[in-house]
Amino acid sequence: MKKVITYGTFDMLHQGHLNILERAKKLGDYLIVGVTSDDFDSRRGKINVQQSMMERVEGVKKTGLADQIIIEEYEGQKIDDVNRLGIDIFAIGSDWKGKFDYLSEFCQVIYLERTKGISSTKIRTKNNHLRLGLVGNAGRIWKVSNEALVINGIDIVGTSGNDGCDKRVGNLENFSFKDLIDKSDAIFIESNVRDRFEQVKYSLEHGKHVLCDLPMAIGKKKQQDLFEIAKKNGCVLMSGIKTAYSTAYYRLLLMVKSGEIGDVLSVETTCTSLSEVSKISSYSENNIWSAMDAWGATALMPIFQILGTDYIDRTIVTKSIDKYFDLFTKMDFIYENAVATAKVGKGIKSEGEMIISGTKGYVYVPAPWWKTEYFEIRYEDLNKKKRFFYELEGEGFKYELVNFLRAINHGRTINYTGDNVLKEVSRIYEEFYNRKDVNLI
Ligand code: C2G
Repeated sequence: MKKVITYGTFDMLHQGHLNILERAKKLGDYLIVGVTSDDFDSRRGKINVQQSMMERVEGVKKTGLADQIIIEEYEGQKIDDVNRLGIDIFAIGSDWKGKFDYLSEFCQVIYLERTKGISSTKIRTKNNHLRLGLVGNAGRIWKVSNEALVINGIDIVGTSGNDGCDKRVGNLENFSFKDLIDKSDAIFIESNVRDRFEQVKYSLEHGKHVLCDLPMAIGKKKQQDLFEIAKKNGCVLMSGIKTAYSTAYYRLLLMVKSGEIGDVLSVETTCTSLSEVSKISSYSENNIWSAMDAWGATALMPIFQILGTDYIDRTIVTKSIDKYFDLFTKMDFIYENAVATAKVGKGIKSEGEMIISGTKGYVYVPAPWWKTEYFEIRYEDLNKKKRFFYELEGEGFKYELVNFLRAINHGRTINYTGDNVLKEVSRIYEEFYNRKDVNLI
C-alpha cells in the first residue's frame, strides 16, 4: 500500500484545498492529512486564521478524501511523521517548492501545482473587511497601527488624538472624534483613562464595535452600563489589555487553574516604567500617564483572574503628586485562602516580574511579565522545573486585534478577561481616585 501525506491549515476550506487533496489522494492508496494546530500556526506567524482547529479538521473530514487526519503541532514534526507512519510520498503545493526537499532522504517529495486565483487570505479579506478607527495618544496608537496594518481584513480609517498633540501617526489622517466614529465600523481606544467611558459609550450607541484599554470606565456601575449598551446595540465590546491575548499568558492561566501548582496562596505582580520627563513635578503638565493609569489594570488583571474578585479586605498605599498622578502605588488584597499584591510605578523602577505561589510549586514569569513569552513552573525539586516558551510577535497587539475581528465575524464577544474582572478593575480605579481607604505616603 502506497501512503501519501500532505499538510496545511485548511482555513475556510476552498477549491484550491480540494484540488490538492484530490491530487494527493491519487498519488497513492492511503491519504494522511496533517492539519496545523492553532498554536503551531500562531508560532509560525499565521495568526489571522478564522476557524478553530476543530472546525478546520471538520472541513477536511467532510471532503471524504482523507483516510486519516493528524495534527501538526511543531516544527520538525514532518520528519517524525514520515518515519513513524511509513510514508511513501510527501505532497504539498508548489508555493512551497524547494522548502521540503530535506524530506527526500526519507520519502518521495512531490510539489503539486497550486490552484491559481483562490486563497484563504482572499476569502478572509472579502468576508471581514473592517474599517478600524484608532482613538488615543499618538505614541500609543502608533504601535497598534503598525501591527494592525499587517492583518488581512483590517483597514485603518484614521486616528483621533485627544492628548492635545496633533502629531500624525504615520500617514494616517487625524479626524475629530465624531468624524472618526462616522467613518469606522469598529474603534480601538487607548486614550486617557478619564475620557474612555464617554468615548466607548458614544461609539457603542452609534453601532460601532469597541476594543478598549482598561479601565474602560471609572466605577463598576459604569462598566456594567457599557456592557448593557453593547448588548442592546448588538456590538462587540472587548477589553484591550494585550497581555490577556498572548499565548504564553493564556497557557499559564490555564495551567494554574488546572492545579499545576496546587492551591494558589499568593499572586504578586509588578509593573513599572521610568518616565521620559526627568522632573517629577512636571509629569502632569506633560500629559504623561501616571502609575495607575499606565499599569494599574494590567497589574490587577492576573490577581482577579486567578483569585476572583471576592476578596475580604484590601489596602492601597500610594505616593502621588496630585489626585490623578501617582508615582507609585501598592495594592494588597486578602482573600479567604490567599493574598495578592500589585505594585505599579511611573518614575520608579523595579523588577517587572510575576510570581504565583501554590501548595505544590510556583510560576515564575520574568520581566517584563506583561509581554510574556517565557515562564517557568518551579518545584521544590529543582530538576522538575518546567520551562515554557511561546513566541510573541511585536508588542502583541496583533493577537487582540485578530480576536476582536474574529469576535465581530462570529457576532459574539470572546471573553478573555472576564466581565467581573473588568468591573472590579473599574471599581478599584473609582476608589483610588476618590481616595476611598487609600493611604498616602
Ligand atoms: N493550496 C493550493 N492552492 C491554493 C491554496 C492552497 O494548492 N490556491 C495548497 C497549499 O499549497 C498547501 C495546501 O493547499 O499545500 C494547504 O494550504 P494552507 O491551508 O494555506 O496551508 P499552508 O500554510 O500552505 O501549510 O505545515 C503546514 C504546511 O507546511 C502547509
